[in-house]
Amino acid sequence: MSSLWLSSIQSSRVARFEAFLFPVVWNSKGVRWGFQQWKSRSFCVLLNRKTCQHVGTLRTKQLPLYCCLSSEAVVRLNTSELPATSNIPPSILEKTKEKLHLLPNHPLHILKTLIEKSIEEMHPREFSFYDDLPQLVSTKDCFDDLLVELNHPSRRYTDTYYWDEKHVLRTHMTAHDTTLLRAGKRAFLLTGDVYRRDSIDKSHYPVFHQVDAVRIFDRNTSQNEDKIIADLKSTLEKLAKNLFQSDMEIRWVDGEFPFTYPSFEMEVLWNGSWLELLGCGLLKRGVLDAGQVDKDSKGWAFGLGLERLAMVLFDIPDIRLFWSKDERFLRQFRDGEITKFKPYSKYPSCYKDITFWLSEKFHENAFYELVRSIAGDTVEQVTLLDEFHRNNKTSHCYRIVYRSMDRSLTNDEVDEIQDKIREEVARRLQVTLR
Ligand code: FA5
Ligand code: MG
Repeated sequence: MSSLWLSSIQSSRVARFEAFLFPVVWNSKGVRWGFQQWKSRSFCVLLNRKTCQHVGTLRTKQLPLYCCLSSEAVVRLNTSELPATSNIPPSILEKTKEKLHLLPNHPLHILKTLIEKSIEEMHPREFSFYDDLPQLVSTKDCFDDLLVELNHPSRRYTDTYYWDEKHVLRTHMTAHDTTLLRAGKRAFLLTGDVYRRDSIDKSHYPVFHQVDAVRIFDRNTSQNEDKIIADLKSTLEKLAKNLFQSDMEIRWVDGEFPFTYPSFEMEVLWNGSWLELLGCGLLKRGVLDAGQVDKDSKGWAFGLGLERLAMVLFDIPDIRLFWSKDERFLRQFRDGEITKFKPYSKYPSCYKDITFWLSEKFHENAFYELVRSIAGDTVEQVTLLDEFHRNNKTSHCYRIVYRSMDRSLTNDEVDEIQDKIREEVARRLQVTLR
């Protein structure tokens, strides 16, 4: 990195940022000059404010976009300490580094690439593709701009990972839509990891991946909403056809999202039951306004879950497998190909129960997360076995099923984890163990 560039950054007057991601300081005059110099070098560097040490590099492809992202949040995730009020456990913070959708030959990467290819074939040279946008977004990006009401469940601390009061780990990829619209983009497709505090089982994991897209139409087409809806549905039907490589039965059902109207969900018939693949609809005027899209234009948006799709297409039975480092899993897949997963022998499972009287502080998602933060990916499932009430008190009994995807767990090891969970649940959630 050139020392010229470094000194221009150091002397710039934007020191209130915890670190410098160049485009974040786009508005600062001195630094803007630096960007031009920099672009020709085609990489982008994160520096720690205090030490000016290099803490990360962004990929060239993403560079022009970052100058449009107003939030310093990008930088924080990479460089600063978690604020005391944050509810993000270290285990989740670690996951932000993995970016499974960028790993060659990983099922999520295979699907992402096939989806991008399909969209490009359907609408040549129209869409921009992004797959490395910052996971930490402002509550404005994630909720306000998308018309998510203040009392909507997705805003709760119990459901969402807050960095601080104004920043969250994105709960959906739609969080980037208005920023990109403001940057002048009119057709784009985004892939990335999203974060939700949730229960634990074979199909739920606090981190999963979504592909979101937006397409805005000019004023002539926008006069006819039916035409836009028809375009949305045919785009998605063709996409489904390309992915499933067969005449899958699909159906449209009405959906409900704060940011679209009308809204729809696409379901596919899979092994005899209907499975929800994605949500979509026409972007509401309020969202387009937040994106500074002119009054005469309208457009569609959709968001689909990659794991759900991958579990169906590749026959992957457990959502934790996507995070496995086991070669027996990773070796099975090749970029460009959808092939069926061949199960290898599972390691044995064991279970332990935990029973306690609830406290005011208790929330189920906090409990699941605490279990996950202590036991990591050795937990397969946590289920509420029993609930009963006595003298205005409520008791819960949970069964925790342990199984590693990668090795055999020893009894002592599981006992130790369970003891730790008991201890921490009592301490942090203030329940009374029984
Ligand atoms: C959304 O996240 C909306 N942002 C989607 C959208 C975008 C609608 C643009 C309209 C316009 P939802 O929470 O339903 O919606 O999630 C979208 C998809 O992500 C689901 O259809 C599902 O495939 C997947 N998904 C949701 N929750 C989970 C989960 N816990 N685990 C795995 N996949 C999930
Ligand atoms: Mg849904």
